[in-house]
Amino acid sequence: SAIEFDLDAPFTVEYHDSLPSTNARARELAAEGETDVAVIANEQTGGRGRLDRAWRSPPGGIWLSVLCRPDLPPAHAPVLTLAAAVAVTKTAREHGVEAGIKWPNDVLVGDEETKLAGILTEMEGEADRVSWVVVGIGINVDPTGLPEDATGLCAHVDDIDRRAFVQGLLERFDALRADPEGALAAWREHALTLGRRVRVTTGNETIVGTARDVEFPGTLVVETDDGSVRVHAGDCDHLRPA
Ligand code: BT5
Repeated sequence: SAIEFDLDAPFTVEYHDSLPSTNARARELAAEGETDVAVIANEQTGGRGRLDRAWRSPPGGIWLSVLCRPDLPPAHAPVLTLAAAVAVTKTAREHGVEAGIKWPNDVLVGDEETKLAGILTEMEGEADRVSWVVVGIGINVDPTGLPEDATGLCAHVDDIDRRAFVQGLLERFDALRADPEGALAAWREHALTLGRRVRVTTGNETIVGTARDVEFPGTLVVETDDGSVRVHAGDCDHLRPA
């Protein structure tokens, strides 16, 4: 079931049948001084989500990490996560899957808002400039055996050409990473979260309110009873209208 990734992509592609984690491999390449590499695996045996959560990565999925060295301060790197979410969403739509984005980085499908894809961005750098960024993108293809609130491309369309999907995804990500303001505007356009009642959990507090906007580089503005709160990172739940 391995696929050839003979891509005409703006990144050097390194393909593996199986890896513990494409993010871990991309970090190794970063330590070796590489850049603009896309690491792709057919299967991950130790895939990771945010906060070291496990990410189920069975064979046949799209498990991908992009290593790059953008001219950005670390504080602005979240815009690359938004860019990746936009790239996944646009590519999914082009392939007939009506996806949308939940802040900050989940790509969801349908009224049940099941999770099609997640993104994990890691980086290293100085105060004024990142040394490297690894943007890890996991896209479910076959939904069999995934958590109940997950979905896969094959649940929505009959045939998925993973090579074409990855090609489109990398081209879009390449264009968006060079245009942070455009990425932010496109994120707003594809967002499911804006205008919704949300519960956002950050390290030490929970905020409930209405999501009003996303500001550069990816800050969520939540209108609460007491005024506006700006959230830089956290877990977000969409609440059903009361
Ligand atoms: C994410 O974390 O959504 C980021 C996932 C990033 C995965 C990619 S795959 C390529 C690269 N290499 C890696 O090792 N990682 C990246 P988070 O928002 O924390 O969501 C994690 C939670 O989603 C878990 O705690 C589970 O509840 C759930 N989950 C696990 N596997 C899933 C899957 N395949 N599909 C949907 N949900 C899943």
